Amino acid sequence: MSGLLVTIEGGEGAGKTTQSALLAAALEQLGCSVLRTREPGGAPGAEALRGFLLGRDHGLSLRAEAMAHFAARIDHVDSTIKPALASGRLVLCDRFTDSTLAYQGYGLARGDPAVLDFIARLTALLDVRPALTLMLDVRRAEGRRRVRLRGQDDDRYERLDEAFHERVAAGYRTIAAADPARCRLIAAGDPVEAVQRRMVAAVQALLRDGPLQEGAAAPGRQ
Ligand code: T5A
Repeated sequence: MSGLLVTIEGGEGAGKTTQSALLAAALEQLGCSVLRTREPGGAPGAEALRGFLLGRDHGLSLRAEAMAHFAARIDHVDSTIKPALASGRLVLCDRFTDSTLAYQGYGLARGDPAVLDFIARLTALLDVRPALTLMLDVRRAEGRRRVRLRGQDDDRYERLDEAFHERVAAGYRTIAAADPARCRLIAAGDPVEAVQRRMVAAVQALLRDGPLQEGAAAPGRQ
């Protein structure tokens, strides 16, 4: 596969959708063929599962909920991501495996090692891996303010308490620290344009230098 998978992660209201659209436009200007997609969803079957996963309480056990996110993900990978990568495109995906680790693993399961290990084993089953993950880091109060201003109905996860969202944010920082070759923490509390410049710089570094090898330092990268 000759394309590149770049994922965008972060808590509620971090600006993933906004930044994904701007980043896709900037990369198209640079001559990249970009496919923008999102999770849960991104393919017809996965979008059907999205309604179930984000609706009112579904009653699944923790591991079953994590697996349901992976069922949607595998449909998305098979139907959308792999064909786009095979034709050399840059796939920009709003949420991917780190969302399951952060929300189900660190948020709902409170970092239970058995659940984290279960999610790691599901992740290892996938045959695609992000070359770069941009993690938008914003204070919870600012993310909540933005979501309220936008004024849509809360989904199942947005309705959970503040402690849950703090665990998700801390989970993302743990994931980023554990995989510095792949993850870039992007300070996302600033105005849209400033965040955008950091996102573009990180992807340009990837296009220029290629993916970092695990364990290597990332001089000059965001
Ligand atoms: N989930 C998902 C799991 O639990 N497990 C999984 O495995 C997966 C894949 C998906 C939910 O599913 C959960 C996580 C989520 O709870 P969703 O509807 O797809 O939910 O929505 P989210 O991904 O959570 O995204 P949000 O809708 O919360 O926000 P975004 O996309 O981060 O933010 P965005 O761009 O929509 O911006 C929000 C508002 O802020 C403004 C925007 O204009 C918008 O109004 N804004 C800014 N304002 C000021 N300064 C900036 N820098 C701004 N950037 C954006």
